[in-house]
Amino acid sequence: MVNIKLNGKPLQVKAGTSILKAALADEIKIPALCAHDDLDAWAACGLCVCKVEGSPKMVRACATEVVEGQNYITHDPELQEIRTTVLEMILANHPQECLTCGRSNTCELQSLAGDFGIREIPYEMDIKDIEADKSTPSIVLDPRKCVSCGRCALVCQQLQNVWALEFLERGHKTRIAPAGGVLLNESPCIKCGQCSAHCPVGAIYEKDETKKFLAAVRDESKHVSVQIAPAVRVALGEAFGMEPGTLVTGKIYAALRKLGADSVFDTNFSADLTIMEEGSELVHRIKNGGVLPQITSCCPAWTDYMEKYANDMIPHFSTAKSPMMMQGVMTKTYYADQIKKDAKDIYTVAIMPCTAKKYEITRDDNMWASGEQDMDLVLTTRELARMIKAAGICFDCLEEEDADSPIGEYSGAGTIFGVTGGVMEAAVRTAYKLVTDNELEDMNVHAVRGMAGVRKGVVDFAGTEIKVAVAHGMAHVEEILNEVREAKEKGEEPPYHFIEVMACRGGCIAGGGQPYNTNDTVRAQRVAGLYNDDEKCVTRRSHDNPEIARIYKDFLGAPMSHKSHELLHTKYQE
Ligand code: HC1
Ligand code: SF4
Repeated sequence: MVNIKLNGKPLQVKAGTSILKAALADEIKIPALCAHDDLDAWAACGLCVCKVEGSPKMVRACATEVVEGQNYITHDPELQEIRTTVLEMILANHPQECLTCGRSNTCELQSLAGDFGIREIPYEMDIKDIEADKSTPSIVLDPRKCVSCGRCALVCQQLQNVWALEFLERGHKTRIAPAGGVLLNESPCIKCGQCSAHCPVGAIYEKDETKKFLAAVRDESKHVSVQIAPAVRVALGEAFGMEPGTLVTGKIYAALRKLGADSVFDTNFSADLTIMEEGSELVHRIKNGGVLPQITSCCPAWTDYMEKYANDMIPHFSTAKSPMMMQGVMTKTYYADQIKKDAKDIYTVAIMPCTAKKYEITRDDNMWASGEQDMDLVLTTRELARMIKAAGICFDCLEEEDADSPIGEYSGAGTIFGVTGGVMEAAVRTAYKLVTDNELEDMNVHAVRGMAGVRKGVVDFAGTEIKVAVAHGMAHVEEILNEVREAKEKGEEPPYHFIEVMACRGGCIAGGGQPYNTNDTVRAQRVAGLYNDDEKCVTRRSHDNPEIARIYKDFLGAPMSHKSHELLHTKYQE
């Protein structure tokens, strides 16, 4: 531990702590636009300057580690003046479009300008004259609003190892853009949206498609059917002042009906369906000498990455569609039959924690299995929050409701899909039954839980060892893929039977479309929320979900049946 003083007050902090974090531990907030808990400090914005007593030099609090015995001045009139000047200079290069900006009310620059009482900008305004990049279905990059904090590039490089973004030009013209100045859809971008979740202003944001939803619910010829993803239920409450991890499933169903949805389903149901298919596929591969390891394919940023950078892994990909896509096709076939509607008269909407899901529905791989486009629209958690607010719905006051039947009930296995390791755990719970014909005694598969970027484990299937690995945050994936490649090259047994990959750190609970200010503390709260949901569920295994049993009996036949293959499976571009 190190003994320091903050503004004269003694404090003990861990060695290696930055001044910024030491101050936060003492409830002192030093302003910063570039610093973020997920990222290495790199002192770009200059707002966090502090004084060290006895030294003529000022230091950047984000990038300076505390030193034994020093007294740091974090706030005084001179520092306030310097920070005000820095802010005014940033604002002189920033469009004054707060009223129409996607980040209005959540913008970190707007809130600092408010806190510092900036009423006019004493410098000549100089706004970049560059058009917004709307080339992907997922995110919009508006370079005019970029404050050059660099968070997006660091996220893309450090957390995701994608390197789609870099700094272009110099001086006050500096801006973030895809390398080489190409459009995002021509760049290596995998649409994960982590840049949008970390951008402090409105320079990168999810493509807002709420108007499409509002038009659909006004169209009386359409039956609007909405599903909600596992991770949305433990994060949406944050937009209404609730603690991260607060489970608001029943309120979301109620809010969606108030917004005009004709039926409300749950992606957790189809996560159970995915497990039936993907678990059966795994068992089939193991028993019949198929390609191993099998790798999960429900994360669309990961499938995009794999097609671009890990094409050799395509035979390993599970052919089971993602739960979202399965829900879409089941809604436009099985459910359409039940309500006697034509698939073309049903409009399917998914509320997702993810911007890449907007891209997934535009993919060209069996996404029209119902004869129509299976999923019509994807909105992120942030977009849903805005629609609820705009509709004047008191989210807090809503009575909890249930999902519609027959494709709305879910097991605990379905809900943990939203957490890194959750798809694996859900698959193990069902594959164990398929392999041994017995039930797994302890349903909490601790070997695959936790937040380490890569986790490896062995699960005992009554004497048969099933080797598994989990990776989250794209920067961790290559480690596991390389093990698979090396074993292949040496002609050795595959190192794993099953691998789960999720593009975002923590899994979908920290997807690129989730409420802002996500860090590891928030991640842990959302993870706990989903594990609590799992524990509370009446059934905790996908194969115990009665609605799953019914859909196979009445409609699909059996997992991996001809009909399942037609509707629920896909292939990837080799
Ligand atoms: Fe996910 Fe999935 S878990 S991909 O992270 O397999 O987005 O929540 O909906 O489809 O179920 C996201 C979450 C989500 C799918 C499921
Ligand atoms: Fe990088 Fe993801 Fe942003 Fe694309 S969406 S630029 S991959 S962080």
